Amino acid sequence: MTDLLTSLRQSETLAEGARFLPGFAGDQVESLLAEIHAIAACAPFRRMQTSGGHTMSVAMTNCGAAGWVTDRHGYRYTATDPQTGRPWPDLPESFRSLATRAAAAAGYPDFIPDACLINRYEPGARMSLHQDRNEQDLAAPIVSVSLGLPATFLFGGLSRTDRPRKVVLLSGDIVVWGGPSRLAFHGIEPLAPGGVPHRTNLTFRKALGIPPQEAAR
Ligand code: MD3
Ligand code: FE
Repeated sequence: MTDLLTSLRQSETLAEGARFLPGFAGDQVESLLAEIHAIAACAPFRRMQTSGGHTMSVAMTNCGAAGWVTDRHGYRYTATDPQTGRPWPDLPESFRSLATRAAAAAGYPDFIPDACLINRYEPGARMSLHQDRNEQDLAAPIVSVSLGLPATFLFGGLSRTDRPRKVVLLSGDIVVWGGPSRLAFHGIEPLAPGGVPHRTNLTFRKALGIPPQEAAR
């Protein structure tokens, strides 16, 4: 069934710089979930606090040199997991190569992520419209990989009030967001229940700045 759907859905440009790659990770879903299980054994999924004092409905963890966190002080990237005091688990080579291949397929050669935020949605969990602007290198795209339950993704414009378009993301789908779409507002509608317990989303980012020796070349 998933194969049939994947063959019927086509790669498409959602907006300038945003490329939808249906089923791009289709044959790696099980191995990605196994890696996520191992990461979560070291850096458990947790529901973080927003600066406004709300608890997010999405549970999160990270791997890579930098991990995205939020607490009462706001949003930022950290080198260590505030819950364990240890560095975030390494970004597995299989994650890195998948993100690099997807970015290249979307027209972004040489994307090397240094951060991977792992979001887990149970039925009812959602993410309200926001921009991702905590990364130091906004010239790099973000690569997102959807696993598990389907989600309705809301893709807006550069202004919060632009009416968002809806895109259903299925397990194995990848979307690459760069160029003029990098600062677009986006969110996830409340997840509907289904045949598996949750949806997991990987977002690969270049969170740390370009190293000074690279920038000087
Ligand atoms: C469009 N995650 O973690 S991934 C997030 O499915 C986040 O968990 C959602 O938004 C999720 O910040 C959506 C798709 C995504 C990620 C980053 C983007 C779309 C984007 C950045 C700019 C534009
Ligand atoms: Fe986001």
